[in-house]
Amino acid sequence: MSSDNQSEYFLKIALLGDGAVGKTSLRNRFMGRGFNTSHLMTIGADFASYVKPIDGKNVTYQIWDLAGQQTFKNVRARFYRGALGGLMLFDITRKSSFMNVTSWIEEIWRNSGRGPGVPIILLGNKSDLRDKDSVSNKMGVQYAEALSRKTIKKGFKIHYMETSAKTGLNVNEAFETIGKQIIELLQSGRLSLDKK
Ligand code: G3D
Ligand code: MG
Repeated sequence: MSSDNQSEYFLKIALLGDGAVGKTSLRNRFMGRGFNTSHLMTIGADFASYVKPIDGKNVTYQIWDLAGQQTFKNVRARFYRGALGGLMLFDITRKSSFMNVTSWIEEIWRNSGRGPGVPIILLGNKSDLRDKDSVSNKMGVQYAEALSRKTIKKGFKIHYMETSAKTGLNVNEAFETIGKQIIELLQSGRLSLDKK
């Protein structure tokens, strides 16, 4: 690229997960807006762009966010179309949000038009609130391993990380990991931009 401020990659990344698992908080934390306990619920679907270098290349993250409780069906097609990756969040203190992970992943794989070729990272958020009833790290790791059996043929594994939008734990790492994974898949031709 000739111009310094031009991005070499535009990565559309969808935030997935039940309402209140921390999607908007995670995005705000990544974008340097800190942790806000009083922000308004996201209305429908929206996206925010954020430029961050990965291995010396300018990468524009287009982070799509959805209000889980909204009239999801109406925005679904637009939300997933062209998504190159997903950050799949659940709340470690709420098992039901962990149980719903499968249906979210099926949603993105079905609606993005790329099947299990869309890389996803599984994130157990609110790790700062861990107690004895929480979804354990081991359960997260095992689930990611089970999912990886479906994606390994497409050339990638699904990673599991525990995050906290409150303390910032692993927030940058989560975005960097998915960014690197997508770029590797694009460079090797296993993920293409034209499939919508
Ligand atoms: P959503 O976008 O997935 O619907 P939000 O979720 O980002 O709106 O977060 C829902 C609530 O969880 C918010 O609390 C937010 O502050 C809180 N939250 C998000 N991430 C974390 C985290 O990592 N740790 C803790 N302790 N809380 C978190 P309120 O009270 O504003 O509803
Ligand atoms: Mg939200």
